[in-house]
Amino acid sequence: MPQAAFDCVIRAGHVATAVDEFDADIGIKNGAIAAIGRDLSAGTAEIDAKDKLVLPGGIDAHAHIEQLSSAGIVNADSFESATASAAFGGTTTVICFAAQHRGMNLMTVVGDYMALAKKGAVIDYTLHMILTDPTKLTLEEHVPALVAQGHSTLKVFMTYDLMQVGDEGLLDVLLAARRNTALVCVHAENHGLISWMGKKLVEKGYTAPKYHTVSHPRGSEAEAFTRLIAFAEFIDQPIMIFHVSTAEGVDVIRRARGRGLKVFAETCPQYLFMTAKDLDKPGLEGAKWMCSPPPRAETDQEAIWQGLALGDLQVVSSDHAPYAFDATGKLSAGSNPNFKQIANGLPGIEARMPLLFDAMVSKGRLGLAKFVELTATAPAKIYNLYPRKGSIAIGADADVVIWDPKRQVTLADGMLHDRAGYTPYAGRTVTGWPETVLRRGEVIVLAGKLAAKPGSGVFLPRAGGAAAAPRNRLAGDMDPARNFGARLY
Ligand code: DUC
Ligand code: ZN
Ligand code: ZN
Repeated sequence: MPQAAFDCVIRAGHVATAVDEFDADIGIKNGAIAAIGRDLSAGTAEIDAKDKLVLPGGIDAHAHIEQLSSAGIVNADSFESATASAAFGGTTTVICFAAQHRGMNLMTVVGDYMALAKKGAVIDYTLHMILTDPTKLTLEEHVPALVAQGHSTLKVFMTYDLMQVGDEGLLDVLLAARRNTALVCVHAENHGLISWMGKKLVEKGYTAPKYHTVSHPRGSEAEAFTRLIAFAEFIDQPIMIFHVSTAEGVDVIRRARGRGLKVFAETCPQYLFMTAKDLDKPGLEGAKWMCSPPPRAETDQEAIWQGLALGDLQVVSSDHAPYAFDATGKLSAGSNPNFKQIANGLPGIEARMPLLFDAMVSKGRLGLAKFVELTATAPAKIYNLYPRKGSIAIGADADVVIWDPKRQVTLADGMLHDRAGYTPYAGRTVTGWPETVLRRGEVIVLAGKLAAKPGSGVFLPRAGGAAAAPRNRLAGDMDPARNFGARLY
């Protein structure tokens, strides 16, 4: 018998990329897309995609998996459960974190998370390295060694008592990133404002989860963005601003990009589909909706959609950070915690793509191509995974999701596959669902069942790429031609 030209053909679907849509068959060979056309010859396996949408697998560029928090608790998910949940939601690549805490050796930290991912991941993965202890050893020896191994994003916090690096630490990290062509991702909120408000509210007895939203004043975001952008411009270093939540934050980013700065920005479903009012629940229930920054108002949602439409924000990630509503997670400080003692974070790795598909494709906001761009192509490009990941193109990994655009699903606690045990979107009905998921040509989700072994996801080493490359516009004080010859890089 002659050998089939393809290992698998996805036949007669409606294919979409970030720029085009067309009816086509997709031929897959050795895990990659080998042909896109009409009436392709038979594959060893055939998948009928008639009346279905055939889209690139999602890339979730911000997920906390099996991560130790500064309070000493670990997210509810293992790599196995989080990446299985991602796959069920149409995501085939995840960027998660290797989290250094103060006093920890970054090389050891990255090695530990790599081992966990290698053992458990069912989708492909790559890491952001969280730096909370930017010592000389970390910045001058470990960061260069790790960037050379393919870990090319650094993440820092401007708030959280035990995580924030302070202004000087931030400048040190930006400089180290520039030297190594790494992108710097930042959790940017004003630490003093949040810390002061938190203490004031608790002192006066406002301890319920809803006061968490009040303790992160909206202005803390725009202030931190402004300071961060000033520092990044001063060092001439590209940045990614994580989880934008306010209209004022979007404005700051728009102005910076308007001046040509390499400022990238992300938002998350919680800032598009939730508001602060979601935390206003009896007792401690509101803790299930607690994340930082907190969800804001409808006007912020509109401003963020507009930011996405105009390209000021390029990526929508989940910021998946699941904690069960029990003593292992949200209630780890006892049964009567104040909001400052409750872990921040929401499950979202599985709901991200269906929620966005429903809003953007089914309800028509920004459309199919933009959905593909925000959830797959743009993160692939910014994080230098493109063209291997992020599109339907010849030569790309065959990470393909077949969506039923008509299927309606009502989200409910316990129906998703992460281990939080609840979804903040319970009761919401979405139209459109990822039915069949292929990762490097292998069917890993079919008919509601997972068909991938733990550890079958692979590490994706990345250099910094175009997004991380500096503009080479030196600030006067950093430029030896203008600072009396001082060489500071
Ligand atoms: N905020 C973060 O900064 N990280 C994880 C979860 C959250 O809510
Ligand atoms: Zn954050
Ligand atoms: Zn996060």
